[in-house]
Amino acid sequence: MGVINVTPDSFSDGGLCASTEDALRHAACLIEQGADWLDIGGESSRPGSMPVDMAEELRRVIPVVEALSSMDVPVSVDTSKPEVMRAAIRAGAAMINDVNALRAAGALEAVAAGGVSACLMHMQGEPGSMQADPRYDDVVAEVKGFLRQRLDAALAAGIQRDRLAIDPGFGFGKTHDHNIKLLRHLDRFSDLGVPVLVGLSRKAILGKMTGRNVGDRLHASVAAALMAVIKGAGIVRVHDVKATRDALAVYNAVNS
Ligand code: 7PJ
Repeated sequence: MGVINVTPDSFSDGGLCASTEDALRHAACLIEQGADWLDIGGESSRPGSMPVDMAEELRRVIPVVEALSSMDVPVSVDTSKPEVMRAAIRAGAAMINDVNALRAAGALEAVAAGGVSACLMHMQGEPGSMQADPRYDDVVAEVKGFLRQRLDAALAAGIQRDRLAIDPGFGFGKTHDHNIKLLRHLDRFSDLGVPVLVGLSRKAILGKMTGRNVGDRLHASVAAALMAVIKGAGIVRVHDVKATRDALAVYNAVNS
C-alpha cells in the first residue's frame, strides 16, 4: 500500500503532494512501482498534530479520490470523520483506513452502508497528546483486545469479515519499547482472522533504532516491512513502494 499525503505538514514527506496535481503525479509513480493499494490522507495524524476541519479535509482528499477511481488500483482513504468517509465512498474509495477504528459516532454505519472495506487501527489517546505518557500492562494483549472489540463492533454493524483488516498502530500512543514488543509479537494478531496491516515506514521508531533522520530511513523501512510480512502482515503501508516490492519479491521467491 503506497502512501499519498495530501497535507502541507506530513512528517514523512513534508508537503510533497500539497496539491491535487502533485498527488496524482505521485499516485502514478507509486502505481508504476507496483502498489496494490493507494492510501490517501488529508489530515496529518503524526504525534502533536492538530485536527483539520472537515471542509479542508474534503477539499484535499476528494478530488484525488475521484481522479484515481478510474485507475486499476483501489484507493483507501485515511480518515476518522464519517462525513469524509461518505464523500470518499461516493468518490470511489474501496476502503476506509481509520486510525480511530471507526469509533466516531456514525463511522461504523458510514462504512457498512457504503459496502466498502475498513482498516481498524489501535491508538491510545489522540494525536495531539498520545505520545505524552503511553502506558500498558501488557501492550500486545491490550492492543489485541481492543482490535477484537472493534472487529466485533464492525461485524455487528453489518460490515462483512472479508472486508476488514486490523492494525496495531505503530507510533500511535506507544513508547519505543511498546512498538518493539508489538513488532516482535506481531504473529499473535493473526488468529483474529483478518489481514494485519502494518505502517512502520519512515517512523520515529526506525529513527531511534538507526540514528537516521526522516529523509534517510529507506533501508530501515524496507527491513521493517519485510519483518512485518515475515511475522504475518498481509498489507504493508509504505512510502517507498519500489524498494519494498523488491524486498518482498526476494522473500516470496524463497518462501513459496
Ligand atoms: C498509519 C496510518 C499506520 C494505518 C498513519 C505515518 C502517520 N494508517 N496512518 N496504519 N500511520 N492503518 O504515516 O507515519 O500505521 S499516518
